[in-house]
Amino acid sequence: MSTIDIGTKVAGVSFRSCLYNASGPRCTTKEELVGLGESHSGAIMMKSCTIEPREGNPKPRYACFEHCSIQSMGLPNLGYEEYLKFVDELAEFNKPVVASIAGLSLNDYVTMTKAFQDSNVSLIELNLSCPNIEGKPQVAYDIEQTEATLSAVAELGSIPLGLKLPPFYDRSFHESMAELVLKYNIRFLSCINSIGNTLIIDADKGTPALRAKHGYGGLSGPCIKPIALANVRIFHELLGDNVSIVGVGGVQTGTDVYEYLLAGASAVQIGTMYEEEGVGCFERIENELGTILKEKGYTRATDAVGALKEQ
Ligand code: RRO
Repeated sequence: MSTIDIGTKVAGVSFRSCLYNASGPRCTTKEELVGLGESHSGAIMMKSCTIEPREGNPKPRYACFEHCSIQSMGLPNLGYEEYLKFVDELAEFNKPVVASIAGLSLNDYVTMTKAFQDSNVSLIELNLSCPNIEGKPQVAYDIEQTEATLSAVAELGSIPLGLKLPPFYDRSFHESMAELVLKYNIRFLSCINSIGNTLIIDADKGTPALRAKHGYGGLSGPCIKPIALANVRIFHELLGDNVSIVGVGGVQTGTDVYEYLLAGASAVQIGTMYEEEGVGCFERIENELGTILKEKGYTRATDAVGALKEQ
């Protein structure tokens, strides 16, 4: 056991561990969420939900390779009312329960935010970046639609709101988003969602790896880490300590987590690695993080947040 404190706070909420699951893999059913409660995950993050239950896109809809995974899940979930029923039981694990909301319209965001504001969840993540729904562009790439959504949900309750953002590649987008974050009192950002509309081709079969959306899907895993790290660092620079940044993308080891902390993340979510390794990844990576923090002379993970030096 390491003597290093790997706890953190996200939007003022305490986490025993700064590592938890990303919304997506293995967090859709009650059994999976209970499994996260029993695991070393620092929180229980739920699969993004919609108003109605959804089966999701046709299979195959997930494929994993050495340096990346690609999926087009299409928001399979039980519907928000079912998740509301689980919240009290999940809260008994004494770790934060985080709702993830993916509206298919502005009204959906309002309905679901209201409902979770009236529940025992600790945080609410508004997913503004699902890339896999045919005919539904990613909200966060449209600054006006983002503002309309935030203004409609900002004052529906006191549970802190955060945004799951897609990757941005130009600082002007980070700056516009940061302005809205401050204007609407958004308390945390999860950066980044998968890189949308990518294509992997199976040369043997002469087809895309995935069936849905003509094979276009969200790219995740180690190959997206440099993009995610840059998004974390830029938002941390723009927003300082007032808004917690949560890093997501390609975390496989304790060293990856350390890099996210240096870039300015207060916590880190694990997606592809959790899908591939199961709940054991949280304890393994937690131990690896303890080791590297100790090697670097830290006693607390939070002391490494934003500690990246210039070359
Ligand atoms: O379910 C999905 O297809 C999905 C979602 Br909601 C998301 O936010 N990001 C992603 O890569 N897949």
